[in-house]
Amino acid sequence: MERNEALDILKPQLKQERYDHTVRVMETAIQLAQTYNVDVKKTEIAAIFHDYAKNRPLDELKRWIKSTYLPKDLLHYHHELWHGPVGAKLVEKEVGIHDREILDAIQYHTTGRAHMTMLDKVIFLADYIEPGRKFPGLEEVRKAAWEDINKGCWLASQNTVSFLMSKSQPVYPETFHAYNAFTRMVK
Ligand code: DGI
Ligand code: FE
Ligand code: FE
Ligand code: FE
Repeated sequence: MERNEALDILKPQLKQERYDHTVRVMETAIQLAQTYNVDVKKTEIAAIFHDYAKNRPLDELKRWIKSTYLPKDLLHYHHELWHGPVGAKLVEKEVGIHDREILDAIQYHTTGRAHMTMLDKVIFLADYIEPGRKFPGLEEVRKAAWEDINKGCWLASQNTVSFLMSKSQPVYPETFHAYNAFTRMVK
């Protein structure tokens, strides 16, 4: 699928602000893909559709989790974690993308997972560092991202875990799995 066709399909799904974020994620992800020799066309499509379900009503996201083969424990965690897994299902059903690598990168873009593929890492990190983001510690992550993708992902997941703990929020197991895996990799 060509970029403009994909963007035309995505556009009516999202509010303008979220669409603009997606275009920045796409540009950042392609640069990361070129830096680390990841398939640029797959990266482009995964980035364009990573937040496909972001503006769906929460009760619809909840219904999809209950009625499809997705981890039910998601329902016991923050609803912010639902749009990736449901997005992967909807991109398959509604857009007709069946590439497992692309669908996995969409599914795990918020939490990460234990054994992330290079495409998973590119989408996870691009979503975190795109130029519109403002998080504490972001400049260090941005710098690391272009030198060592595992270090970039490690810092990003560490920041997320620290942030959630500082707010006394639960941390989804996959988020910890990702953080632990990157901690071992960068040692
Ligand atoms: O959809 P985006 O806003 O572009 O970004 P995203 O899909 O990475 O979502 C980021 C949000 O998800 C951010 O507010 C932190 C939150 N998050 C990530 N991992 C966890 C989490 N929230 C909880 N409660 N638990 C997690 O493990
Ligand atoms: Fe997201
Ligand atoms: Fe995003
Ligand atoms: Fe797990």
